[in-house]
Amino acid sequence: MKKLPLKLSRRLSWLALLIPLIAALALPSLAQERKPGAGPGNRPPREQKGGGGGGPRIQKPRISDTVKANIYADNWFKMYLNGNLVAVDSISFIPHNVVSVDILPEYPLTIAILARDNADSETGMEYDNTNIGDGGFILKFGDGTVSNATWKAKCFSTGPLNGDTQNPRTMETPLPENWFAPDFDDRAWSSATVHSQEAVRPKEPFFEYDFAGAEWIWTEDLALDNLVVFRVTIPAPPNGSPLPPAWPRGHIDAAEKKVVN
Ligand SMILES: [Ca+2]
Ligand SMILES: [Ca+2]
Repeated sequence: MKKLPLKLSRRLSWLALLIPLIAALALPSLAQERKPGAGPGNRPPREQKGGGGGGPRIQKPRISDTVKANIYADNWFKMYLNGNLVAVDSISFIPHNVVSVDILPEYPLTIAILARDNADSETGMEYDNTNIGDGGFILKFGDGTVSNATWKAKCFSTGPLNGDTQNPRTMETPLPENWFAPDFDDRAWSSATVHSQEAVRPKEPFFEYDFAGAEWIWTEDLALDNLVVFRVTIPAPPNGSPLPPAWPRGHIDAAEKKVVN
């Protein structure tokens, strides 16, 4: 075999040493560029002050920013906060239950409740038209919001008219469109009537939750008014907590199943 000239042989030896060295230095940076999220257009999220997920530098609410909502309806309710459906009683009429959920209030906060007593829509009576049942509603939020006489209440279904159980009839009023919207005009509505706990006679679950300071409300007629809408607008947390920041909430219209923000 023909020998290479000594100079060329030495250069090749140097190259043989240098090539692995260059490769060793270059490969880690190549590998790093392939890491997901490490490219210039997709930087890793920075440390966030808010909750996890989503983009960087945006303060987001944590679960500790929510408040507990305790609600008891005789017999059923659904609740809108600022026009968004946020809670539906999971049990239609019986047994009586407390709905206790986490909510993220924003102020001013318009609460709109549709409450139903257990009543046949044609007779206004319950239990196979053998009984006139009565209603009742109470609510307390962890920020001090409570149901009381400052709320508005309006009946949209009443019966049996005049308490006549022999010839039971009801009177229905169509619900106005957007009765749950913050800008719905309820100025002509009456104030809610406060009823005693003895009159409502809540069942066992009520006593297991915090309703201190809240009052039982309905229209004047606890027995015959069977479909009642309550509305109130709370300007700021009643317990004096600071107004929550204007953080991203990702509002969802639960009734329509579409994003509305
Ligand atoms: Ca009733
Ligand atoms: Ca009832």
